[in-house]
Amino acid sequence: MVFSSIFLPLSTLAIGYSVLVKAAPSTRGAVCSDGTVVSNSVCCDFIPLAKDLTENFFENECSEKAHEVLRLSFHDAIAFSQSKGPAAGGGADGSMLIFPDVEPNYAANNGIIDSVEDLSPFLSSGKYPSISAGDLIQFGAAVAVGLCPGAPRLEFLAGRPNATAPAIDGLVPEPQDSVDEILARFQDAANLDGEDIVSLLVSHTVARADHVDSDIAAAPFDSTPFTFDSQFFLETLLEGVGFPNTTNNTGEVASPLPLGQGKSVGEIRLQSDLALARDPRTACFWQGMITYHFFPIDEEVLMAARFKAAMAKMAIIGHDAKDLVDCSAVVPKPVAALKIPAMYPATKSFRDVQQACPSPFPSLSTAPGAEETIIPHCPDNQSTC
Ligand code: HEM
Ligand SMILES: [Ca+2]
Repeated sequence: MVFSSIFLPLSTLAIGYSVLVKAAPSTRGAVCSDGTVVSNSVCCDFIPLAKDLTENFFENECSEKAHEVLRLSFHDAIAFSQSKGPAAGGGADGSMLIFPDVEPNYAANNGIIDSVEDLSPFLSSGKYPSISAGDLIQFGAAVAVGLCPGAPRLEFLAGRPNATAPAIDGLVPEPQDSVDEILARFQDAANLDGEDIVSLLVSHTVARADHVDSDIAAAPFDSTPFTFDSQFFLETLLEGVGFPNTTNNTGEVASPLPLGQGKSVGEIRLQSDLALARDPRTACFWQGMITYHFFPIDEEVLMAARFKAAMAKMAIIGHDAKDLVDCSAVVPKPVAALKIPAMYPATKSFRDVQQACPSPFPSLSTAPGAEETIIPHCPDNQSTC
């Protein structure tokens, strides 16, 4: 922002200039070999890592791998407790990677071992000796999210010391938890409130479950699991009509689009997402996410901006921002947004909405088609993935 202010019209220059002058004494600026201007030369080490992750690991897509690393960034960070003290967990400290035999075995972390095993080689390869486990996870999530159309460019601060112990069990929320329990957990972790939680749950727009119903893989939370859009907030408010597979799984409730076809599994709904969408404390903020507000700058799309702000808080749980270095300049620019407003899936309309917020519901159109939507298994309409 500070650097881009140089290119703003004259009227805004005065503000931009004062920011520059104020920031100057504490900033040891540097220019990386590719020309990126950073606040500190340690940031430059993340540039080859971003390229490596993007091309070789995420394969330039908002892929399953990208989704998994985003989930990992949450499960590492949230394992911190103000009431229990630092021995309970170090927050975003990379403990998942440093003690892969401990936290990944907790029930709430079911499936997280995939991303732990996938990221570990980036630590052990020796190619990135200056990058800590906690930094790798949070930076990995920023790179991952940027591959999902519509996502913001996340902030990234570097310098998390490596974890010295794994976190205790019981700090990661589960889908069967009540809203009271979820609110209390985020509060205890880092004073995060209901609005922060809903803002973080934007992540479920690019998410699929493998373990809620263990007999089906990649059951999506919305009809567009490869697009960072607001469909998730709309679809979680539609009446549940069925299950993509069996009906008695812990933490699962009926979804509005349960139909599947082969590998294209029907939508799955978490009990916690249903409850947060309807609870009087969070319902209006949830409903407010549905309407996209397009501004000339993609980053200012309301939902994406809220996600960015909440992710900035989550990514430094257990640390003090003062001890970290702002390396946001090395986070790759996100792929372009599709700019498609939220839409009722085919056959659905306002009649199916279980509105829980008294404010007027946004007026939305319905996608064409006479049959219930089948959600494709692969990104970009590829036939295999
Ligand atoms: C109330 C809090 C939350 C609960 C109860 C919750 C629960 C879950 C569950 C049960 C899954 C499915 C895992 C599986 O079966 O494979 C999941 C997936 C996911 N979650 Fe959450 N979650 C919460 C918050 C968050 C937050 C804050 C983030 C990130 C900022 C996040 C990111 C993801 C992602 C990206 C996936 C998809 C992973 C994949 O597709 O492989 N979740 N979540
Ligand atoms: Ca989506």
